[in-house]
Amino acid sequence: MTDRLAALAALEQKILWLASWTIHNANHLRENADGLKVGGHQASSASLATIMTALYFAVLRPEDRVAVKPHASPNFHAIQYLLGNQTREKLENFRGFKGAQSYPSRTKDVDDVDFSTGSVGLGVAQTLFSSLAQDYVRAHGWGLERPEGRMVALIGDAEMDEGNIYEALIEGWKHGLRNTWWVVDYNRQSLDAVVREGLWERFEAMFRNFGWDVVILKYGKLLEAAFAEPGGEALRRWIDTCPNQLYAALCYQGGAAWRKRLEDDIGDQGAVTALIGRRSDAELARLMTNLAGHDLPSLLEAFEGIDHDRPVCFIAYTIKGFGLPFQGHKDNHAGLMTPAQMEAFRAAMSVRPGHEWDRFEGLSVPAKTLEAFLKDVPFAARGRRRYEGAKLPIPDRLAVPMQPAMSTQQGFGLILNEIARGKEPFAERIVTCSPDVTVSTNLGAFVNRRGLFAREALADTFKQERIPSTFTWDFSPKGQHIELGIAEMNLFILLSALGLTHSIHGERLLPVGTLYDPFIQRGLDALNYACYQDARFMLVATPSGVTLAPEGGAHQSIATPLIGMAQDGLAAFEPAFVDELAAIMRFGFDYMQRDGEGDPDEETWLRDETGGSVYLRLSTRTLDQPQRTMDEALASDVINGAYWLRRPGANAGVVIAYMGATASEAIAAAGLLAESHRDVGVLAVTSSDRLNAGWTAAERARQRGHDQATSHVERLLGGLTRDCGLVTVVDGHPATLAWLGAVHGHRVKSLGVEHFGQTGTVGDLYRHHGIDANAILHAAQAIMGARPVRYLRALA
Ligand SMILES: Cc1ncc(C[n+]2csc(CCOP(=O)(O)OP(=O)(O)O)c2C)c(N)n1
Ligand SMILES: [Mg+2]
Repeated sequence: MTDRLAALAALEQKILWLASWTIHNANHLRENADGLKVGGHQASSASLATIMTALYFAVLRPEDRVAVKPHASPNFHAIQYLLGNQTREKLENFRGFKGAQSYPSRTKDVDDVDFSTGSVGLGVAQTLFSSLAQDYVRAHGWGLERPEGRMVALIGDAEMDEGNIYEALIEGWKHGLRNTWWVVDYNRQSLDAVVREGLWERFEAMFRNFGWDVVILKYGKLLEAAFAEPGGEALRRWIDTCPNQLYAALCYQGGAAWRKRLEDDIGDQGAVTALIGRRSDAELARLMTNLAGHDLPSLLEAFEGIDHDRPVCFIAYTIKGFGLPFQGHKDNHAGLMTPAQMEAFRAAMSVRPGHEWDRFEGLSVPAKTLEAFLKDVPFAARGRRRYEGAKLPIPDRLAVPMQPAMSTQQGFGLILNEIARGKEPFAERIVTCSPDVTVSTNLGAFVNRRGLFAREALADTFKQERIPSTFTWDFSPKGQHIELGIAEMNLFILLSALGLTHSIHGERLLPVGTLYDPFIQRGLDALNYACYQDARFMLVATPSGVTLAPEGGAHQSIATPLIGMAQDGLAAFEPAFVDELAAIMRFGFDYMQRDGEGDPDEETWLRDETGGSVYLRLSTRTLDQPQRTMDEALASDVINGAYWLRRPGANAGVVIAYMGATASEAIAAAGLLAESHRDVGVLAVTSSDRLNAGWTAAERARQRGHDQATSHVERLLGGLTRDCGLVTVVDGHPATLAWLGAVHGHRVKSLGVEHFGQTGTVGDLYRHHGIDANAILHAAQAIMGARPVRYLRALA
């Protein structure tokens, strides 16, 4: 064995030990019904120990980025511990509060995790889109001083069931994917089950179909050598036809069981009998479990043999729980070694009690040699691998050509068009993308000016043929729009990749993604994933609600305002007017770039220095625009979530609070009410999300001793008398604004939409769902009790 192989083999052993010990030692595992600790995924982690050894200690370069299968997190932490990037304290606190995370986390772990994983399938697609993002950045001439990296995913074989992987595969093919490696940990076991026979053949055919190189890593060097012995062919035939279940069971049972089974099946064939007979039980078990995914020489040969930048899928045969007492057992997913098994394992690993965390304890290669080897590991040669892209200044004001009546969706297109026309440096860094709804979400003007991105230029045939069209679709490496197919999952994972280029590729982009609002729900887990990784983007969802009336059906969204409020890492806005939108977008482009750590703002109690992503819920409804100047005070209120469109008088009996396109109804109702009731107030809510977050944050601050902490919404509603009622209205779920009553204990009637699917005009549907001016009047009447309201019509 070469020195390099010997060192790698020793490190592999150490990873297996450290990962198993980390899990065994953790105090945060579930207990099953029998009171035994389970969880921690020792088997799942062990399955990848050899592959990760080969990659991290030999093959990977600092510029490469990896998404590690969630349950291999203990291996990852062990590797980083050996490289000096993870602390013993955090490993001892694995799965504990602020300890090493159960699944690798970019934001919560300290050891240089490239891509978070946890919800299976998403990390896989993230590597593909990160590679496209890398191509985008480099094609624009940025970051060329740094070497191109490979984006690598380590994937569970059952993880390959996730549909988003296939959606990504199609998109990757369209965009000429490069520099992407997917390594499938083909242990033929999932959580509950053993996988179907022959699955690898389907994978192979499919990946080849999409232009990938496919490398099947089936047999290790020991088995290959045995196949070359007399009788070896019969042995190979036996393994090739051995069902997955039986193979797994024999791995679990060990040498004697292998011998009995092989002798029963092929033992009367002379040469092969001798081949088996020459080996002890232990040697036979080692031979029969020598799959390529556990064979360092085979892995190194395969990884180091790739001499092109086309995407590669490695299907690596492995054994779940390899090297551990429950290897191959179908129940091993959440299995944990018993204390007795752990003691036996400790003895086998030559680890003395009290020396469990010693980096080189029990290894046959001298510590000094390993120390020197680790110092030279290429992957770790440049230290921490995170970058910080420079922050781009955003102008104080975004221009918007106002028209007397317009919709927020139209305004969005116009604002982006002005940005595209201008010469501000931040405009260069905007990259838009959309899942086949570029034109219908009003991105068209921006795309016309800034072009579509492709690594190779392609002119618009319609333009060349002089066929009149509103849109010019020229593709070039300098284009600033990435056109996607319809799959929304891909939009969010692309946003996740584009929104991390400052950290992953050292160059900041300002991604803007558009889609129809209801289809957020199609990609919701990917959106959540993007936010969890702290990717930064602006999501523009339009049209929304039942306001797109005649389209009806599944195009109407109800839950999205609540998603906007509940989604961590995403500041949600729903402006009614275009001047508000301009202020919000200006704030958004800045907010996307913040990464401060400071205390909350003492005005709003929002933690704005940390920044985040932005979600704009827009509408196609044309509204009369207010004639006003968006001064600093108003802009700040808009960004903080609300302002008085009509300030209530001292004795207001009712305040109408609206969000988004229902502004016209609120304004109309207030006008009618005013004839019989003085002092009616109208509260324009631009972000129920930020308004609510500031309120709860201020309450927390008070509990921590900041007695004077007051949030924006508390100040706004603070002047109302106790018996003033609130009527809230939104084209979305009524719960979005219903909480306003709890701020100072005012009674509330909250109007909104609870059912969807009916077509009609806006008037029909607002009446039907009870969010029109008349419904607001009814609610106001109900809340004010005896004082009759004029102009009331029967409810629809
Ligand atoms: C989206 C999602 N669904 C379900 C789970 C729960 N889960 C975690 S791992 C797993 C199966 C693991 O099988 P495989 O991918 O083959 O990995 P192995 O443990 O065999 O290495 C499941 C169902 C999850 N983490 N994410
Ligand atoms: Mg598996």
